[in-house]
Amino acid sequence: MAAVQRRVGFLIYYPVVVILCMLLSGCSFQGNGDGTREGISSIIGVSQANMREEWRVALIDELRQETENSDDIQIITADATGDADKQIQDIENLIGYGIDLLIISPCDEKVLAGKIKEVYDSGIPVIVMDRAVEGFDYTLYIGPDNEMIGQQAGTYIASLLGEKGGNVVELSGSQSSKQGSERLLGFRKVLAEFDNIEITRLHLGAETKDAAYDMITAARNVVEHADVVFAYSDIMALGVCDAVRDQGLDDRVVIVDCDGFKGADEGIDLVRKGRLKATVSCPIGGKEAIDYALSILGNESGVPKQVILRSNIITADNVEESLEKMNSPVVDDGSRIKVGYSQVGSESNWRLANTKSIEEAAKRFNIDLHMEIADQSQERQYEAIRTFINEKVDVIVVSPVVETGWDEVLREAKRAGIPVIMSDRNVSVENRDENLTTTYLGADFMEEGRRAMRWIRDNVQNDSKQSIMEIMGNEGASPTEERSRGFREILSENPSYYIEYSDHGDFTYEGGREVIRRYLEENEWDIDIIFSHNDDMALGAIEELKAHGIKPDEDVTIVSVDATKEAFRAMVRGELSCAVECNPIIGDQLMKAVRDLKSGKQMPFRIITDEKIYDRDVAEEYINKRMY
Ligand code: GYE
Repeated sequence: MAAVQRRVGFLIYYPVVVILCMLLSGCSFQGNGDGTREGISSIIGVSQANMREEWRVALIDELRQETENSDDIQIITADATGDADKQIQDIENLIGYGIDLLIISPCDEKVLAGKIKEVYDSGIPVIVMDRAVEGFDYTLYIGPDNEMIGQQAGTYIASLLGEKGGNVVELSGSQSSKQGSERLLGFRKVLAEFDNIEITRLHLGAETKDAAYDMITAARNVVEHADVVFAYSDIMALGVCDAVRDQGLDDRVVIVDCDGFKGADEGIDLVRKGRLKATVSCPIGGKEAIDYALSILGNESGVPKQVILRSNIITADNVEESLEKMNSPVVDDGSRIKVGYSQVGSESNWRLANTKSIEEAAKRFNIDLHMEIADQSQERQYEAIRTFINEKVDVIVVSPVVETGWDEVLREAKRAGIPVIMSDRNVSVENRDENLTTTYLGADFMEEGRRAMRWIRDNVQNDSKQSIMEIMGNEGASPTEERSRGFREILSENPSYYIEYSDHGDFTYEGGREVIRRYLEENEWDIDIIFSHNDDMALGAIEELKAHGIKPDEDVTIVSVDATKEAFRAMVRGELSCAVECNPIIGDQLMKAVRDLKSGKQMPFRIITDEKIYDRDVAEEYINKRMY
């Protein structure tokens, strides 16, 4: 069947399998013409915000291309034409066709959040793309980090201007575009650090080519003194390119944009033609969406909660290589892959479960795993990485004991041509654009900290101010830093709570006991709530409290992170009140990422695991279902 594309106002039909749908309203899905679904295993409904923007058409094309060889998969798309209310109706109609999974790129993430939650709660998996809704009431989010994209553009322009600095004209479109606002936020954050860069802001009524063209033409007196013009989308950048050319300024003013799409007169093409100095690519994610949709429909384990797509700076120097990479076939021949894994240590039950999950997944994914346990020593992790380099492994995976101090050893791996994946914890490097690591797979530690404090706010109330003791993980570790930050973010909104005492327990059972011991050496017990960064320290603290006659849950409410089986047992015993989940069972996701990496797939920037929160009211119900 020729792939004939027909635009029918509401729907664009791709006869991947013949769809005999006559009218959107009131028509039930008739995949085989007789109302049956014979031969069709999955129907994927795609609700696209609009089909005006080229990249949205590109997304639909990617989804189609990824499934055109799968006769048993049905894709039905709906074009909301930019109308949120219509998008809600589109979703209703797609459900009416009996879709098994919904992919949605919301017109307006706030208006659509409720509908997305309703579909998700009804049991239909929902993949949200491009614009993230608040909260986590969906199956998976796939999209770019738009603030990061803006930061990359800002960093590039600052490096272009160098010591001399210069004048930058920044275009901004209608502020209803969330992605535009986020890109501008990142862009401005970076350039605000440079006193030698002057920014002139030109605000367009709309994010369109014509609006950009007219603005640049009208603002010639500004543009002619500019060194760089920045536009955060390809469509606006094209208008800028045309106007700068027509004003005869194209030999003086360079233009930088975001999007980097592959179509004619889009970012990549404009860079190739020398009309754009650089474009920051914003991957579309269609391939990833279908990949994960099939995993979800196949009930496979290891589906993450968020996949943040990687964006790269594309210039004349790397545009051909970038295009080749984007278009290169992804081939996984299933051959054995040698992986060197530098593991933090064996400091906690979480870590033991994490190590076990990785070792078992390695066997399932035909990975030759060489794991070195570092007993929370960064020096031993350096040694392990250098050993892996000497062994010429295919991929190095690191769970870093602390965030900083990795630049040099990661450069050694890069020079050896060995890609590095960060697992569980992340690192902070001096220059992100060195691309010293390929992807980060792990939890959203900030959100875990927020969840802990939200639970306290909602469940631990008292007339007087409540004092909190924070038992922290090892200093400098990303879970320690980020759980603290997330917790304090919500704490700052709730003045009836305050942190009386913070101390490091290094994520170990003994460490938790020591924190309590140190506090009681100097103080009478006067703490209302304990927030522990992990279960082992919470359990150690509980033992020490009981040894001093202080009753957990009666004299003090204890909230922890990890949600291991030991934590569930403590909740059932009534000693622990709440456990925020941090899932260590990431072996499958990690090994899938390793195989994707070796097969040539464009690796996401971040893969965030799916997590929940449990408290003593539900502990009994869940304890026997826990996987760790
Ligand atoms: O919370 C703790 C482990 O890095 C997220 O490290 C992990 C943390 C986890 O020791 O139990």
